[in-house]
Amino acid sequence: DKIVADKHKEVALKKNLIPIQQLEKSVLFEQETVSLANSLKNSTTGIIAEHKRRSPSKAVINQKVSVQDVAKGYETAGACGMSILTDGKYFGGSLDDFLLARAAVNIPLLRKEFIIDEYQLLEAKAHGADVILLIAAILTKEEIKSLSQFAKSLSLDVLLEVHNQEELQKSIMPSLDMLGVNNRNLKTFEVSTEISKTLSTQIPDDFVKVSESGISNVEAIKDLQQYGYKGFLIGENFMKTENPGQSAIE
Ligand code: IGP
Repeated sequence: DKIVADKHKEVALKKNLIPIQQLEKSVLFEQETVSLANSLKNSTTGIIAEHKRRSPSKAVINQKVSVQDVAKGYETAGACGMSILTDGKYFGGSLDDFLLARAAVNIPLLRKEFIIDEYQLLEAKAHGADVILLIAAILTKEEIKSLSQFAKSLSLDVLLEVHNQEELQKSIMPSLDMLGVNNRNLKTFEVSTEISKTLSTQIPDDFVKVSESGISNVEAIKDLQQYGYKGFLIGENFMKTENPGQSAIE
């Protein structure tokens, strides 16, 4: 709730600083996007590797590596896509990080942000994003609908994140491409892949299923694949090492 309030303030400030017309004029805004959902469908591994410097649950993860090196490493390792935290206050990220990664690689890039306003979607597009995240825990059904439809109108893929059955039930709608189950409880920070397994049967087959957080070995991935998961969002396990790209190969 604190984060959502922060985001509303942040967006209000930015709207004054960088008007929508200016975002729409950026070169990247016109660039064609690449679908992460399609990449995941055609992949055998389905790794979405994340750049995350720090987090509320873990404090510092990695402040040393450069985002370009991480991006190139992930791409070379064969990641299907990359997720980049753009929140500064809680995760130490920025849209500048996003631009640096965009300049370094061609794989689909996900803007990892607490999206509460269409402005942030235009911003994502203007910085070369292919995919955006929507978090069911902080949005109403109507907000999920309008934000996802707006994202689709910008040719962005939509990954909708849930953590329980209630969030999943309110979220199922045709304007989403991927349904992500966050194994981390955002309130208690507890992590368990059991939640992905439990919710898997309730996700209709037309959505690409993604399991997020707390995945640290190949066995966990193989296990989740049995439950229909095609995508695996992995951050900390790679970022905590000196060479995140190399870790993604191993
Ligand atoms: C990655 P992990 O445990 O591999 O570092 O998790 C990713 O799932 C996590 O960073 C995340 C997240 C979020 C962060 C999932 N949903 C929403 C911020 C906001």
